[in-house]
Amino acid sequence: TAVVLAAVTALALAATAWLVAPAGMARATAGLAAVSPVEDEGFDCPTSNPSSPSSNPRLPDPFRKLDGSRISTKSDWRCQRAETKHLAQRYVYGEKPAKPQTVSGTVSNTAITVNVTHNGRTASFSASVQLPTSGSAPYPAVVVLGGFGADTATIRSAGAAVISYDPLAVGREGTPRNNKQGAFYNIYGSSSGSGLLVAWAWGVSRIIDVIEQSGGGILRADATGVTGCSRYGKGAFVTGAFDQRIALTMPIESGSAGSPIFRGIPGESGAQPLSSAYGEQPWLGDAFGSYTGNPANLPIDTHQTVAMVAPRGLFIMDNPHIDWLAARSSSVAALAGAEVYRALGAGDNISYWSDVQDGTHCASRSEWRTPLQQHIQKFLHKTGSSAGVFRISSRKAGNLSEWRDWQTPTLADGPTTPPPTTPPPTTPPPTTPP
Ligand code: MCU
Repeated sequence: TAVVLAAVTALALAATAWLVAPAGMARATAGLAAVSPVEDEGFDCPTSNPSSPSSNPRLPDPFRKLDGSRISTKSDWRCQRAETKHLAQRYVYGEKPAKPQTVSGTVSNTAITVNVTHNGRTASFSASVQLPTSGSAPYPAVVVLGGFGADTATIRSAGAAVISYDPLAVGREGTPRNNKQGAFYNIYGSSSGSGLLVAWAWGVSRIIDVIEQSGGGILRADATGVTGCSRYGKGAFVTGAFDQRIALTMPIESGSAGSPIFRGIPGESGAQPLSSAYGEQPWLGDAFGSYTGNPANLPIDTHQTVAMVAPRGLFIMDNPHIDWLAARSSSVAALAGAEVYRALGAGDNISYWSDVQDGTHCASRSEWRTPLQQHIQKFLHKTGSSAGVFRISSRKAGNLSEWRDWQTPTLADGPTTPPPTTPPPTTPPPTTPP
């Protein structure tokens, strides 16, 4: 009976969490940024695959379901996002498995340790912590992927801790696709089709699991941001898209395989080609290999990865001085993704900024200091109310109307989706490659 009781209690706790913070859009319509208590709110939504492959040179309609109908209410977004996530995993990034069977670890003023066990396999990694230079515990925190390009001094002075996370410990670079290495692949296998970006994202999710379980004395689990520059900007983007507990996502100069629309890259002069981004490192999932020469055949594009972050805080930063970084295609992703934010009543929660002077890749930039502070204030301290801002450099300004043949619907407020009756599974249904 003790086991039964424990199970019943766990179910009751899960149900309570849902009641206290009901699913997505009810909160978005209240003007909030709708951080979820769970990594994947739509885990219970049905998913399917496109019936017949069809080519579309323009951006897929993010509001259209695979059954051909369009969503009509804000609460429909919960399962539309789940369908989007399914396609993003299947065609672009590879699967991000749900929380492993056991995650344990510690949080101190200087470090976070993570230990994972799943199906008899184990892996461990750690990250360092630097507390903020203002405020008092428990603190919000920003996970910084990689060791460069993020303005950690501004993050700390704005009252958020910096968690320095080395993604390469979780998904190593320099390996062939059939022999991937790092903590993620120790658990899920070196021949996993999931790319490094998903592996890195999985590592951040496990850090958040540990913060959640730590008792909340030092770091708050409901006020996590993520950032990184260049390849780690790609990682920050995917991390924020795939964990709805993340309140603020801030990719910097992410380039091909990051925020730029895949469909835009072949026509953007000097942009890193898709075949190069796919081949340089196994950042994207193996399945993307079928699409490097024909992104129009993808049933999805990165404006939908942007939309997966909605209605949570998103601040995309780009450098328009280096053609390789595909800032024009990135601006289109932001503009198109912002249409989903707008439809959800959260248009102020997305910002895009490429109007910067210094052409150096991953430079420290004075232009981003104030908006960075404002984003931390609004989405991590949850006190500020600054509006979203689009500052697109005229050097690399994309034109959304060239890229879409759909219009943004007015989504009715609709009924709040009833909370799921079972807690999220620890192991998701398998996604098979196309
Ligand atoms: C923009 O991110 C990458 C880019 O995709 C690569 O081609 C280049 O080698 O490195 C960039 C980067 O991560 O720079 C630090």
